[in-house]
Amino acid sequence: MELQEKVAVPVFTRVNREVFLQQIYPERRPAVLRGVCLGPCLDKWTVEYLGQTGGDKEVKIHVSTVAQMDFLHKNFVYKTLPFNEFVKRASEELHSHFFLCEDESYYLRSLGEDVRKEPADLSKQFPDLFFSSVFRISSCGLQLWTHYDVMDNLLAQVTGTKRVVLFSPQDALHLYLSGDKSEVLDIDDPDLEQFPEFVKAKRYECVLEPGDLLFIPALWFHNTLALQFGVGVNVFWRHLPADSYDKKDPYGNKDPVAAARALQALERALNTLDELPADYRDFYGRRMIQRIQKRTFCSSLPSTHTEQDCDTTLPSSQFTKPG
Ligand SMILES: O=C(O)CCC(=O)C(=O)O
Repeated sequence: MELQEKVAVPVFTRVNREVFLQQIYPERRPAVLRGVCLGPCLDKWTVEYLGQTGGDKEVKIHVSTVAQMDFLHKNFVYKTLPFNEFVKRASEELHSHFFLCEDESYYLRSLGEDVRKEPADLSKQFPDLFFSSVFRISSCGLQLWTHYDVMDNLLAQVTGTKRVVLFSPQDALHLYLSGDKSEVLDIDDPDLEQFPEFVKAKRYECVLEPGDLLFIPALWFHNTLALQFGVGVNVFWRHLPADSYDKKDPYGNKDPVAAARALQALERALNTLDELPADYRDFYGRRMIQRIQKRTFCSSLPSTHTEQDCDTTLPSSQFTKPG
């Protein structure tokens, strides 16, 4: 049986702004940045402190009877709780007050004031806590489905540990996508009869410790598993020209405008092919695939299927790489 290739995400220490921007960022590969000064939040953000400082402002959360959340089949419900009550519940294993069952799991991905239009911004919604973007607060064991975002992202793990598995955008065809999400929910024990191609996707993995930053380049798929109750903050930023992005995208996961238009045109082309019998659809479908491959696949992208993975162009004396 074919085995899935696994690689550790490289860990870099002593990274400052210049090193990140000049040497790590242009590689467009995930990287863990360890030991970057994140300030007093690392010690301060206890359940009590967050509860007191965040107060009883209402937040919309995901609640599930199982820890592995599945957006495609929606095995969770959205509920609203005061922020301090939510943090308390997410940090405990058994709850005296609950919605579905006493060991339910909680996840907060904070939102903007107008959830449909405005992106989350902690500097506005929780001004006393942090000047940044999205809260990620999860119960121990909570696993978030594999998805990509269209913006570059730094995920800061403030408290608790978290396993993150990533897949390259070049492995998109092996991930059984439905929109921006993978249908393969159980990435550790996938159903290979249903998803035989999944083993061809190379798995990049790291465990984030408190204080770690993970650079997740746009379009890289990621799946997170909270190994402990923990609080993270992530910051998305635009690196394409501003008008490339969908103006109404509070989550940072709507396809760029040109990609969305191309996908719509593809749907129209496929509907046109439906006018033909199956053998012609099959034939012209193959021709279209060939055309698309020839026109779009980029041979100059750094391959994610070579031995270079733990090899970086960075001066090795300055950095720590995984052993
Ligand atoms: O840390 C998490 O819970 C999810 C992180 C994530 O999906 C992201 O940073 O885009």
